Amino acid sequence: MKTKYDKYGALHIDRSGRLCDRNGTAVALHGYSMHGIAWYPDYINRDFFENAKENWNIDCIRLAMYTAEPGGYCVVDDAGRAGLLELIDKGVRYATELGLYVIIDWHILSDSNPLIYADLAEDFFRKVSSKYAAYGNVFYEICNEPNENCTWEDIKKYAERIIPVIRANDRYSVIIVGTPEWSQRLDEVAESPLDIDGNITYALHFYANTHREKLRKIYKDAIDDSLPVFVSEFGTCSADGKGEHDPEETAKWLDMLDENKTSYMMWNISNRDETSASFVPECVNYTGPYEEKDMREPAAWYVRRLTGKS
Ligand code: IDC
Repeated sequence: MKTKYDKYGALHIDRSGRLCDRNGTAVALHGYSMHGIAWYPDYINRDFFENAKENWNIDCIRLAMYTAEPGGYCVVDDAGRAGLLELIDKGVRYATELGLYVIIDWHILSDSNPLIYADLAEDFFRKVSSKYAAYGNVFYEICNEPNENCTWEDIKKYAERIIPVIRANDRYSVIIVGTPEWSQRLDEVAESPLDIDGNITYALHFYANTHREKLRKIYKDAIDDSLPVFVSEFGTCSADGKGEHDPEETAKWLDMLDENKTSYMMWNISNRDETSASFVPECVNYTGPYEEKDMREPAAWYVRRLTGKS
């Protein structure tokens, strides 16, 4: 099956904030975020990626690598870090072989301010950007969700340190920058966007059973301001990844994102016992294909939507 990557190739952010191909055609990517790769490495296999592409119509996979949670990049030893880099390498390789886009996500969460582990981040992004510089399908997400005591000024300081490290190796890839308050405050970004690089986009994350009109207004204002926006994570449930699946509110979000050609990735590929997980706990199939009974309703709903069956 021909993929968006086969068709559009390397993408960039244009002057009006849209993700575009080299001819200026706006392109929106739709995909799934893996759960923490340290916890669910079994899904990083070629068959899984191929099934997601063929049966779910997914054109992008996000490789979420926690930094501070147990098993995270900044809290394990050198051997652990080598193992995580190896997993990322597999993920990037399978995505590339299959013509998928892939996001390397520095998944900060309990380490609420990316400046905390900026030294390790710098070293990590130097390594991955030198490896994947020539690929054209790789996105770098430099800080998943800054939160609590982290200001937009802190994030800017961090981004101004990490982006040049990536650019020294890779001049063209799109870089996704997290935003304050768990990647929601595009309004703060719009007041003072980064001015060191044109090829960046800003993360907006929503969980439809928690974040509704108020956040959609922030999104719409950002789009009207031509701020580049990329939904690198969303859920159909509550912000803790649990709670009720809310298809009506999620559809409002996705319709709006579709209208504006904004990309989105759903959270999460795993069989963890939580609403946002793609598979029920009893499903220990790590390659697919999957049947309806393997899938939780949010994932089944999303796949129906992506494949035009809803
Ligand atoms: C959640 C996972 C859950 C895990 C928890 C802490 O779903 O299994 O125990 O993290 O590591 C986010 C974060 C994402 C969260 C998710 C749901 O980016 O890491 O995953 N969420 O809480 N932002 C908003 C929601």
